[in-house]
Amino acid sequence: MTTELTPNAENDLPGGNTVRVEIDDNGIGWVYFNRPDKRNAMNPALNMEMFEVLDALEGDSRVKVVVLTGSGDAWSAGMDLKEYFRETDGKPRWVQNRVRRQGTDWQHHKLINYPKPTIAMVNGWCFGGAFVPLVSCDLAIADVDAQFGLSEVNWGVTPGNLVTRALAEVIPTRDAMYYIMTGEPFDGRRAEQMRLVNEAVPADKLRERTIELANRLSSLSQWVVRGTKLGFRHSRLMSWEAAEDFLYAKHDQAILFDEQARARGMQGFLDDKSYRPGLGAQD
Ligand code: ACO
Ligand code: V55
Repeated sequence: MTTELTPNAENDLPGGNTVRVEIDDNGIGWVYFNRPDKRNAMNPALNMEMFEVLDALEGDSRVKVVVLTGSGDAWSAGMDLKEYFRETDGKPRWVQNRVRRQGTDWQHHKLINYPKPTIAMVNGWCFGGAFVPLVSCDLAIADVDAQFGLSEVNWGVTPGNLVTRALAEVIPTRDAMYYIMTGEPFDGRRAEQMRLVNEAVPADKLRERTIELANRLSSLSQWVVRGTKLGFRHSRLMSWEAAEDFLYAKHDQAILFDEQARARGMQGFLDDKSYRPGLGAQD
């Protein structure tokens, strides 16, 4: 028996003005930062819409993998200096706090706990606040020529929100300190070198490589992939004892909700001798 991870297919596409969604036949939910004229800078409206979109795709059985990318020539130019900062400066403290929280709600909390695999496809500019959703996606593929930067110091602020914490999670201290303190931009190739992204590929291969990776993930048991990613994310913060218990709970949960995956896996190798698990999954 297999328990559906997400049984409720939504027929209407979520999204509105600042976020665009497409669901393709491969089970990829393409989510676009969609303010190309503003280089996809994140304003409060986009932050709220992103939360709703990700929430809807989480419960949409057509979607196996989410790809987060940008419309036009930017991934995201970070927080919107006008609408996110200047125009909320004069508002009451509680409004400012809510605006901040609505940012992290999706940029970190939603993505980091997301039950389906997520891939950041960095097609262009990626600055400041955009590093939070970048790091919170499970995997990242960038255009070699995409430009990245921790530009906060360049306009007179320290990196806010979870930017620095996110950076420390994935790249070495020397590189992190260098780029947050100098504000110097770097390209996709450099991002790959310091493991901010998995791979940097030429622009004309970006979509193809992302689809290939997404297809690989969606061909596997969703419960197994879910348990694997959440197991990694959460267990690294635990004691070894707690991690052992939690990781076995994830392991057994995947067997409970998708018992065929494991049974077929053993049968194909041990009985039918139809594939070698060391070299790839069975068809
Ligand atoms: N906030 C608000 N508006 C922005 C942002 C932003 N982060 N980024 C771009 N825009 C707007 C511009 O104001 C401009 O608007 P307008 O057409 O109404 O005048 C439009 O997008 C196009 O911007 P240009 O600068 O003309 O585009 P260009 O392609 O030449 O440069 C680049 C792109 C390099 C991304 C540049 O726009 C830029 O430096 N943006 C700011 C990047 C940044 O430092 N972001 C903040 C990081 S810190 C943080 O997130 C907290
Ligand atoms: C930044 C990002 C924020 C924020 C304040 O440094 C500063 C960037 C992602 O949200 O609220």
